[in-house]
Amino acid sequence: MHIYRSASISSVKCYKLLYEIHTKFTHVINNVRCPAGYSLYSQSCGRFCYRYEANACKDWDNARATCQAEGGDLLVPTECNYQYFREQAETIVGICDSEFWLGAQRPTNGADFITVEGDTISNTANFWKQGQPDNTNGTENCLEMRRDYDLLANDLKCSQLSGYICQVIL
Ligand SMILES: [Ca+2]
Repeated sequence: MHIYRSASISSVKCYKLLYEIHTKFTHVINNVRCPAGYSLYSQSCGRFCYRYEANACKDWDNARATCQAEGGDLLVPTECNYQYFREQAETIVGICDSEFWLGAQRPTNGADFITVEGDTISNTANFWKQGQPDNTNGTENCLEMRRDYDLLANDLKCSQLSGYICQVIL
């Protein structure tokens, strides 16, 4: 009985050790170390960490500053990755969850949206809600994902308080 019990404890310790080694190796091999609160995006169109914020509603500038303080930026939408984040957003509930800021702005006097990485977003990109961007009153210079618009993209006044999606490049 003593031998059995002793062997049993030893096996548990052994499995724990193996699990720790496996976990550490997995991190090293995949280089996956998302900051706390972030999830891993790993698809054909990229590999980075992201998080949704649906309870701290901020204007575009402050949302971006928050993401930057966490080592990243607002999520840059692409025709390739948008659908993934649109589907994820369906499950995100919070006090400001009707809209999420994304990482693109229309420069003053500019016609097209430019991402925080400097790339141009076509006004015919596949993630815009039909009829958007419409730049109502000439004041809608920030890009958002809008629940009212089936979580498709919309241009909106940058001073609007919204949720947001941060992205941290690995
Ligand atoms: Ca609009």
